Amino acid sequence: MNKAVQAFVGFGLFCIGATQVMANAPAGTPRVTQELVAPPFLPKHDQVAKGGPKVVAIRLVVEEKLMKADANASYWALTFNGSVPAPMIVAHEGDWIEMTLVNPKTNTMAHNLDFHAATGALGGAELDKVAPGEEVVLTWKAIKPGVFVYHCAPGGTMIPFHTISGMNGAIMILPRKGLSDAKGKPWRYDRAYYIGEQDLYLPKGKDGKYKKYSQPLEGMADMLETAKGLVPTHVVFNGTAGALTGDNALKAKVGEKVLFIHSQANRDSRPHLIGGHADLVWQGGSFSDTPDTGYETWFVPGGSAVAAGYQFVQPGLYVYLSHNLIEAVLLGAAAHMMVDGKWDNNIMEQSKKPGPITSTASVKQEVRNLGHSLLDSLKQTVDKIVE
Ligand SMILES: [Cu+2]
Repeated sequence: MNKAVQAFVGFGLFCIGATQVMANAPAGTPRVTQELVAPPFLPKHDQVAKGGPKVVAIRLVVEEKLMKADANASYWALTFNGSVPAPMIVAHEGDWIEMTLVNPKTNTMAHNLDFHAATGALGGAELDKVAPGEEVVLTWKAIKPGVFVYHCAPGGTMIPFHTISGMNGAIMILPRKGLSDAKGKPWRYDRAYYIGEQDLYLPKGKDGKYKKYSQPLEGMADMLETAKGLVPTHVVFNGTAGALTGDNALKAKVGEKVLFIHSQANRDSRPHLIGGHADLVWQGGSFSDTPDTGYETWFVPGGSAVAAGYQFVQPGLYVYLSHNLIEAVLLGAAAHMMVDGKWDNNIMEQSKKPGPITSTASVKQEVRNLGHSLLDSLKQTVDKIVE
């Protein structure tokens, strides 16, 4: 009896999915289980693929839970594995992703998953919808390298409702040889962070306070009405304003190369690292293309993830934000980055501490400038009289 049949006999209906896996990945394809972790971290992975293509098995469990948007507002987050955004998945081009999607019966709604990285059947959404109390297995081949969004898309108004309630994440499909820089040379990161940006549209009552609901569906009509105005009440990283600041700041050391993956499932964003840059930007998240170099701010079109690489050369506090500063400062789209290392005065120095103005040279220059502008206007007046 072959393994697929053994599995079928041994585990009943659940293993129909496993039988299908055996069918679409060639016999003998190695199968590895990837332990997913909560963002901003990535699961353990190889940057350069070892051996041939494999089946990467992941498990996503739907959890509908109350989360804080900030100190004054909470929302019913619809999540995969309990986090907003959902966990980053990492595989290589040519691998198969075998996803088990579980919707425990304690939940209130049907959920599914549209992988932008996958090809066919609405990104899998047509094949992986599960009601509370059900689970499903979907297997697809990663034929496009890059970083991509995945999100819940159960149909109709449920699509925006689930997506703006946090039900989205990202997957990175690395080229088998790993990433390359703009000159085609191998570019290996020392750390990688996943920043999931979430726009929230939380309804307020007549008293001006955010409304509270006993379960997600109760607030759906209000939330969609608020969302139709296209003005979010919150734009946050990792589900909550301040989730990646202070003690939760991202960390790195001078000299390290850091890969930032930024996803926005619903609207545009413009990541910027205050005090740093993006050495490399893979536009649109595509690893099929040569990365652009030297960006101050880069662009994430709504419904996509984008990767950017930077090698830190100076220590201290950096702020990673969406450079719509209203969204960053007033709505929550900001993270801190603490970098350890030795300060390089050659790159930046406070040449003089702030203090009273003492320089007479600057006053003299201002008088000179004033004299020049008076002479100019006098000359123009004389010219007009002569004409
Ligand atoms: Cu959903």
